[in-house]
Amino acid sequence: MTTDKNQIATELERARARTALLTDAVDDDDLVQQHSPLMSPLVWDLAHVGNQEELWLVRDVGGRDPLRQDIDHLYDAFQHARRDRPALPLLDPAEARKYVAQVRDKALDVLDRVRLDERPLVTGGFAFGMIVQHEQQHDETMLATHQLRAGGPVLSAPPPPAGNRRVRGEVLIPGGPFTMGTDTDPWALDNERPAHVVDVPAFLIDAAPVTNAAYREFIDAGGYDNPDWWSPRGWAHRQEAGLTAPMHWLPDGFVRQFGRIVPLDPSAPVVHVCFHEAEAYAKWAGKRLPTEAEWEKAARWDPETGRSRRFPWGDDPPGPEHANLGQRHLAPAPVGAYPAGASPLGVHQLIGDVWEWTSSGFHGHPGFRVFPYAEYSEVFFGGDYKVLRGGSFGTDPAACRGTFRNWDHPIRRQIFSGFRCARDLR
Ligand code: AVJ
Ligand code: FE
Repeated sequence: MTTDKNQIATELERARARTALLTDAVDDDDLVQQHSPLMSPLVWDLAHVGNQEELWLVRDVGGRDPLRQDIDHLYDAFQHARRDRPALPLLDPAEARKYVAQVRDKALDVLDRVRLDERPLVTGGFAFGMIVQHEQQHDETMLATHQLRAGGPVLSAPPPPAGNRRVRGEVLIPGGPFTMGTDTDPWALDNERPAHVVDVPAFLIDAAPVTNAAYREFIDAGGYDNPDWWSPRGWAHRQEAGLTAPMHWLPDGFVRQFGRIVPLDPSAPVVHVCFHEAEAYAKWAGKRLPTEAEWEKAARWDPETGRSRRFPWGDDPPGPEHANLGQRHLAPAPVGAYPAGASPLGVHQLIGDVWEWTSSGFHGHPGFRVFPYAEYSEVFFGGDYKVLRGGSFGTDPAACRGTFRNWDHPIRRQIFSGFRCARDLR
């Protein structure tokens, strides 16, 4: 993204302002509580963000002495499952805030003194970019925790911009090779690399994500009661979990959004569905989910030059006119709200609004190399994960681009997950 130290400091500051917003919005009791066994207490995310920053920027890049080596194990995500974290002797809210501030002071001092061409870890500001993205990713996770907490609203934001009914139907993506992944984006994470050519046969992709109204038709047609639409595994999960609608939907067309009960917007993308629900809807609609390569080709391939771009609209960073990102709004925007963010072929809202499930499992790109640590991506390759693309309204622009890859278990839906469909050309 940038090798400019002032810009790096600004990005670190922006991430911290968001963390503060999410953790100052509730009182201390609320911070240490667990709102769902799927999530950490917010105070764990807070200190974990500081601990990762200490490990990478203060100790590794800076070569400085540890501030709190004694707490490393508490904030190692691999040592304790989320459901077990509330019982740990965690830093209390005041200690956690003090800790992250102390780490940040040292990290900024390291940034001041480091040479950004010294070694691969810092080239292009990578380690700093990794830590910015890590904090923003946890901020999105904390936003999902906010969506799960009981009680009244504590977050607010203006509603997203209005939609445009004319965005509908499918777009033909011509067959042929395109470049997937990147070698040149300085802040791209290891799983986005390297750039490699993939031949993608022609296919059709929905011009927009599947809306609440379209998903409602699936429900009204008995979609949740007909095993024909579901994979065997999906049906077993639907039965066991008692799924009947997306998470947070209420009777009579209402939905719970961050402590407010509001009418569902029929023209906004459906959110809080799991992979199995997305797959069942697609089959019912006579379609399928796109593969990850199809999604990325639709998002990045420029038919005029044959080049792959950073975003559907080009290489410019996302502005408010392009996409619903960065928690500027607390809901997905209606379809057609971002004409300036469409791809050259007319595919809308690939970036922002909702993470989009793909049919692909999570694997390394051909030629993948761990960088800088196996626990970010590699240990998840080949596991029970499906890839999601494009980012949501809760994803910061710093952690979102056409190559960015997210992944989760196919049953998860507390994340801001939706989908669009694709179809073979026949
Ligand atoms: C890429 C969103 C799946 O939250 O588990 C945060 C990001 N990695 N800390 C996650 C991450 C380490 C990761 N996801
Ligand atoms: Fe983390």
